[in-house]
Amino acid sequence: MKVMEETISGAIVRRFFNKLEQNLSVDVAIVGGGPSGLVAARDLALAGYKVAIFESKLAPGGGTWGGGMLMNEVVVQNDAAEILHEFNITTVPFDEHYHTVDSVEMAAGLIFGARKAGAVIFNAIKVEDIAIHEGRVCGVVINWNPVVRLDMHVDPIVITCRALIDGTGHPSEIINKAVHKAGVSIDSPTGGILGEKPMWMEDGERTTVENTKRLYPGLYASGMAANNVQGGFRMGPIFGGMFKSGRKIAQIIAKDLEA
Ligand code: 48H
Repeated sequence: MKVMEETISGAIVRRFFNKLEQNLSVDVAIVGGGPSGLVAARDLALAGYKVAIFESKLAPGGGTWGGGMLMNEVVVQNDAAEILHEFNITTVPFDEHYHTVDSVEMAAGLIFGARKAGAVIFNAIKVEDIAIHEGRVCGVVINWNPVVRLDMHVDPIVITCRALIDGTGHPSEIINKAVHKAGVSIDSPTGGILGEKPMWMEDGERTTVENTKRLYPGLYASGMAANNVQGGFRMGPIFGGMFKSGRKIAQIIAKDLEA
């Protein structure tokens, strides 16, 4: 007869490593569990693709939790509120154009929605590099984030994918690797990263969606990462552009993977 401790530890170890093994190769790897990545994850999982999110923090959700200046409410436009309703997240009409949303409900709802649609979320795992073979991005190089933060000299492992979304937000970490480490030219006016511009809510919201695209074979960007690459303005605590960006990149990838 096993002692309870053995059963509990065994359950966690077997189930986790089974989950990891089942996801060593995925259709779509998403780096960053922010709002754009979570919407993309749900849409792609609902479309039947095998999707894994790698999030370096313990809690996915990215910049959604803190609202504006830690006041935990955010704003969304009418058409973006419809996307939140698909996640069963409550929005409260503010005027004829905008709704407010409790940012904690929004973060929790987006995470739950992506997961329930079938996307697998690996938290506390940092994507520290990419795999790129013969002109195509084909994998993410991962390590435990505490290992990276403690600067331990430990080699990573690789998850292969058919499509990779940089959903890392403002720093566009993955595109940085592609441009500065792999030396590839991406689909931007200079072939490189233009860098985010200061605050202009209306323009930033619009261009975030316009800037969402495939940047290189196998490599895509969503949300603030897409904006950083193409030199878009920031927009503060309004999130419609992030959701629409996630939805747009999911549609682009679904089309590319079908072809
Ligand atoms: C694993 C990583 C890595 C890595 C980063 O910033 P996010 O919330 O992402 P978006 O683009 O979906 O949403 C942006 C939004 O939250 C925001 O910041 C807005 C609207 N700002 C406007 C303004 O004016 O400031 O989430 C990115 C996630 C985070 O959870 C990171 O921890 C994670 O990506 N991440 N995960 N490996 N290398 N780098």
